[in-house]
Amino acid sequence: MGWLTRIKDSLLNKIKKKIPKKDIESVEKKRKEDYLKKKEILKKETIKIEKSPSKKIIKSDAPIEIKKKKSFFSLFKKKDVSKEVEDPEKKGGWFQKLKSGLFKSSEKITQGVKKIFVNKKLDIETLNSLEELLIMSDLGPIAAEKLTAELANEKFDKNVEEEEVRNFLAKKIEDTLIDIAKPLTFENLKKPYIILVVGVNGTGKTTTIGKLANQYSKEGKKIMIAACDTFRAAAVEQLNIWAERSNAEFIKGKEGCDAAGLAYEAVEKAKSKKIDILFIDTAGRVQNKIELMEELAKIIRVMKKLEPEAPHHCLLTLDATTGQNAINQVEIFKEMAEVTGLIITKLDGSAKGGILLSLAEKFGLPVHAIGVGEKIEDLQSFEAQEFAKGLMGLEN
Ligand SMILES: Nc1nc2c(ncn2[C@@H]2O[C@H](COP(=O)(O)OP(=O)(O)OP(=O)(O)O)[C@@H](O)[C@H]2O)c(=O)[nH]1
Ligand SMILES: [Mg+2]
Repeated sequence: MGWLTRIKDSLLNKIKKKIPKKDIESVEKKRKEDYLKKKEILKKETIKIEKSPSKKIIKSDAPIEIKKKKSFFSLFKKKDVSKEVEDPEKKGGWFQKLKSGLFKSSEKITQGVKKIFVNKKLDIETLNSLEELLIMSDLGPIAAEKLTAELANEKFDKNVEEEEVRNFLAKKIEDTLIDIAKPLTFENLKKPYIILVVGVNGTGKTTTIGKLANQYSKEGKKIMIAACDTFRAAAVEQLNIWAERSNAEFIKGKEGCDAAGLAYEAVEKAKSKKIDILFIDTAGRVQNKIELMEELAKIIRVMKKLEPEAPHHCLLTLDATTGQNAINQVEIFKEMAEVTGLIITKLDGSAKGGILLSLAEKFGLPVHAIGVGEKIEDLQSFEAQEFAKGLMGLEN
């Protein structure tokens, strides 16, 4: 990416020559101060280890309504977008659903870009403001610098419309994400296909398993779910409800039993019952709890005794609302569990949808799906173009 930075720098140098030295110094001083402030915020977020958010145990088959959205949306939109959230099929399909899910993120970026580009030329000031906005939207410093440099390269010193900027960014974001947007694939020969789901407390492991199980069950696949989060009875009960909803077989052990032993038993049963996909739910673990992380390694070791290639997928769920902390989580879990792909959850509750760009730049791990709500159908396959447009508040 060095050449992009060089293009940007050379353009900035050209313009600097036209500006009195004193002005440059004061602009640069302010820029430096702002950067230090932003850096400090990012650092704090990275250090913060997300504690388990309040959990909801689903008690009935009724989908959970996201009532809070109604009042939040109505602050910004004249039309009643909350209806779209409740019934995407009737109100413009799944892209509208994705757009609604990404509303908080796209609103932050759209409003920011609108503010920056009011009858303005693309100059140093607008470029810096845009770069800061992108960093604050969790795209990460690398992607933010790259995008602004590319914009500078094409449009420097020209008048630009805010929508033009959003279209430009959407295209570049799509180009970055296209390689990591990969749906889960299954080789027919493997039965059962074993999917281990791991992640920090409350990131959406159990909910995601429920949503995935439902999708694949509807496709006619035989599903089994193993409750290897054996610490809490409530966790087992929550998973059992998801299994019933998706017509999946369910396997659980006694409360507090050995999670690895249960995983072994689940693989054995899934084999004998000719199950297509076996999901293994695991207890949430904070990255710094060594014994819990070791337990995860043990689950994998034990499963390999029966099925050397297990797990065929190891999915890490990341809560988008945690922003840059997600980077930390990937680093740790990758070491302990050979993560093969990511599921980004809670994009509907986050203004930090840009985290996907940070993750793509840093790890290049496939993103198989995104969670945009709590309901069973609120898991969407991750499509680069739709996501980029949704993030920039554009129509598909
Ligand atoms: N808004 C929203 N909420 C979600 C999403 N995914 C999960 N949740 C909610 O997040 C909370 C935690 O989800 P769980 O599936 O229990 O998370 P977990 O990782 O299994 O949690 P532990 O087992 O405690 O580690 C629940 O209230 C879910 O309904 C999503 O995409 N959007
Ligand atoms: Mg769970």
